[in-house]
Amino acid sequence: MSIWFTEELHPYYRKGIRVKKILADEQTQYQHLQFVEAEFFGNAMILDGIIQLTERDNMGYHEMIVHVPMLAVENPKRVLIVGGGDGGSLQQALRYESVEEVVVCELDQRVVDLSRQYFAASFGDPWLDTRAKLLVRDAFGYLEENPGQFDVIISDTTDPIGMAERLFSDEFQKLVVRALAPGGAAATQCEQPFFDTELIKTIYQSAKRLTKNPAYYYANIPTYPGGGIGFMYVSDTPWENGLNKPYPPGKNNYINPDIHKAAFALPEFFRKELYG
Ligand code: SPD
Repeated sequence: MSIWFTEELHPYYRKGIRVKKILADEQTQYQHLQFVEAEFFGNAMILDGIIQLTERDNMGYHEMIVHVPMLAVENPKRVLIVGGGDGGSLQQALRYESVEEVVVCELDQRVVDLSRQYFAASFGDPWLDTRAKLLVRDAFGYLEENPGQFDVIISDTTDPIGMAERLFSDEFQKLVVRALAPGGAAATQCEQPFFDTELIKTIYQSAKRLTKNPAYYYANIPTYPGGGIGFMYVSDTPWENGLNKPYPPGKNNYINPDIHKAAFALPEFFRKELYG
């Protein structure tokens, strides 16, 4: 079998991957969850018709969303991942020997279960690490209950559609910043400079009101719209504190010192939009 899976996140733009085999296809309590085996990209998870990750190119996403805030903070001990049930961010956060606990607040248990099955070759099974703690619940309430608790918070979410829309709100950012320990840092999935300029500006302005040193950075991921995705770094601690720090044990496939620095360089049209 060979079919094309075509994604249309934006009404004016489509992209496709060739699928060899459908591995799972179910409606969970929350969403349409699919796992496919794709040509070139390996196994991929698709939620409500949108590609979330593939084995071949997820490293740009997970290494950048995790290591940029983790390296900026001194000896991060407690980490919260909002979403992230696929385990990719968890795997990266657990590489740090200073980390004592990683809480993953994921709404959909099926995302965790099927990811353990279909991404085992890429992520191993990070859930077996005794420092990993899964909470199958909505992150809003958990953030409200835990002010000042986390050195690093990673918002590893889907796109701002349906129930995920509020994870891109001012209210959510306030809760994230409130849940950070002094000196802590957050990174949030923050979409695509060409397609989502206004959303990113709104999030940056909110981050700027809440913290001293927010900044936007970008990673190349061919299976996302426009070939990549950005992140908002949200903290009083400058992201530059993470430059020249040793990487945690284990292999990097995307981040290196040059990429870390260059990720914060923005194309001129977007730099002007965001920073004026
Ligand atoms: N447009 C797709 C954005 C997907 C972001 N979430 C990816 C989750 C990977 N852990």
